[in-house]
Amino acid sequence: MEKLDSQTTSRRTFLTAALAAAPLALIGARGAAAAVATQAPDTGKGPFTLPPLPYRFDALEPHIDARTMQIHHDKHHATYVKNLNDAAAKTPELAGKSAEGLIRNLSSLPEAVRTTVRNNGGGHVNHTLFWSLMRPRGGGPPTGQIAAVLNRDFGGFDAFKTAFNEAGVKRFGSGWVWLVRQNEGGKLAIVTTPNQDNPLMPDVTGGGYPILGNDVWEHAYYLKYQNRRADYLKAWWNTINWNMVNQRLAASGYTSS
Ligand code: MN3
Repeated sequence: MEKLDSQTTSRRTFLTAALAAAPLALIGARGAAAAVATQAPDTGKGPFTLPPLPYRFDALEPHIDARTMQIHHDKHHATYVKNLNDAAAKTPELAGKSAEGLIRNLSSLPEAVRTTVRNNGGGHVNHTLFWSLMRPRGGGPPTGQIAAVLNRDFGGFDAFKTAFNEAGVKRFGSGWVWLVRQNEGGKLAIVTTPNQDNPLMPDVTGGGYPILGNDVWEHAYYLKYQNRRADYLKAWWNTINWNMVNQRLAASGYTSS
């Protein structure tokens, strides 16, 4: 009994202290989550900006949970933008260039800033593209030109999905899985990249124009799927914005003749 009383006293002391110091701590989980959501993402000062998520955090439920989307966009993506802004403040060579322009021409940058731009410029470009490739009530069978192309070049949507998901599962550690129109030969291919590398970077093996890409970093799925990357990869197809995929297929210059 003495032990219980002691715990109760400690708890009261803690609550009193918490109430005095931070009333928000006592308003409950829903209120706390809302309080977090209203904080503007920290992107530092500079020319690079975080595009707003084009739908609500919970718009891709149940395939991708709201909490993952919030942290992924407001924290992870925001940090890539902030790091890029911090680099721009110290490196005049980054001024007036888009993130995509920077990652396409990494070798033209001072060596001291190349890795920072590779990782954070890559992170910014990759995530901006990633959000646009998904939509509420997305997924389903592919529509438009991409449907015909997947049939012809990959033996159909199901075979393509299987190959894409297998590549994503096999990417060791953190990285991305892509459908690209390759620079060499102009063919469509599934490739994976480590870290925040993007197929537009000139030294990426099998690189080219990214038409579709999925983030296989653990931060993209761990809260809901834990270690089950394969389950996340399968569920992700329910979020695809096929209109955007078709726009990127056209922009890649690929012709199916
Ligand atoms: Mn990510």
